[in-house]
Amino acid sequence: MYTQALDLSQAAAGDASDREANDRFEALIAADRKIEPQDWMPAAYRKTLVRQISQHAHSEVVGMLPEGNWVTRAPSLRRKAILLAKIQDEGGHGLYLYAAAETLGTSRDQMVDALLSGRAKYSSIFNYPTLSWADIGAIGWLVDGAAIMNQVPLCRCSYGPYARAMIRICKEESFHQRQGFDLMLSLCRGTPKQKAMAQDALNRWWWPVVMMFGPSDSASMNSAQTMKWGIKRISNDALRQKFIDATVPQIELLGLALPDAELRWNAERGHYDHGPIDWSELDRVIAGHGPCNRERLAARVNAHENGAWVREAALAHARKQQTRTVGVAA
Ligand code: BYC
Repeated sequence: MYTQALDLSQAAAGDASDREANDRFEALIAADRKIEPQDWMPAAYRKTLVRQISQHAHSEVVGMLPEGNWVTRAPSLRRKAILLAKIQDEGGHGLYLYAAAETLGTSRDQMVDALLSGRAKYSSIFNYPTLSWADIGAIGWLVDGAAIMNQVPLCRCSYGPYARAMIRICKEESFHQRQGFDLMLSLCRGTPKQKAMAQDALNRWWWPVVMMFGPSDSASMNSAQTMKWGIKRISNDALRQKFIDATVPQIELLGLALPDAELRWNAERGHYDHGPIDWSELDRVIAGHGPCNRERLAARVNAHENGAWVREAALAHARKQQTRTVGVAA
């Protein structure tokens, strides 16, 4: 899965004028077959995959921060163990995804540098604060719930390494969603104060989660092309609607009030209608001006700088091992 292990010279040599290679690529896409790292692919396909997979990896890693904020304050040993396991899973997802992006010929260092310098995007949702313990339930239930909705179709993505990474990630996300719902259920069955805390978390997270699916289809710059290439299978708006339709009955089961006064079943459409989305908020957060953008990036820069000695030690160890192997071979 690593860049060094790949011979990309042939792939790099191909360009749009390489008709035969392009025809083979188009035929694979039309037949719904996978594109693998050694296959020829158009430069734009490679570029958009690096963009999406690296953004996805960064989201998983930055996504550890809002939840990490509550590890020392989890209310029981059981909840703490669950939260720790979930956060570790997110770190693992980041690693599988960086590895998948590396198969496209970009290095981990380049991707991390893009994140730390603020050039790369990560999901808007992680720029909101976790103010109460109920937020940990809301993240698992709603954020991971939205992530599953978005990511299950990515298991059928045309690029093999991304599709395969998503299969394992989705299995883990489904445990994350269930533990979040379970946490919310405990709060909703608890004292009035606990239920109020759950309602407050739902009210604050609802709209940011609805926006997490990205801009509306009419404003989505990348969707048409990525859907043509079989990277994205379902549009932003269609996924958003699926998420709302699946989540409203869960809100009702929890006995919480709907967080949008205009949410109501439309029998004619067979879907829930919802109130208007404040797209200017999504634009602001994506542009780096959300409630926690600065804090999140600073935390990642800090972690990277404090981890320099680990990277140096690992490299020194690898060099020592290599010298020993060479010595034995001689
Ligand atoms: N936040 O043309 P569009 C998780 C950007 S982590 C920020 O529709 P596309 C978890 C978009 O990148 C889950 N930026 O783009 C972890 C584009 O800008 P660029 C994260 C956003 O790519 C820990 C521009 O807006 N999931 O589950 O077709 C704890 C126009 O958008 C956002 C993924 O990353 C946003 N919300 O569609 C708990 C899934 N939305 O790149 C949970 C993989 C849009 O042209 N990614 N933008 O400069 C995708 O499915 C797609 O990339 C998106 C956007 C649906 C996010």
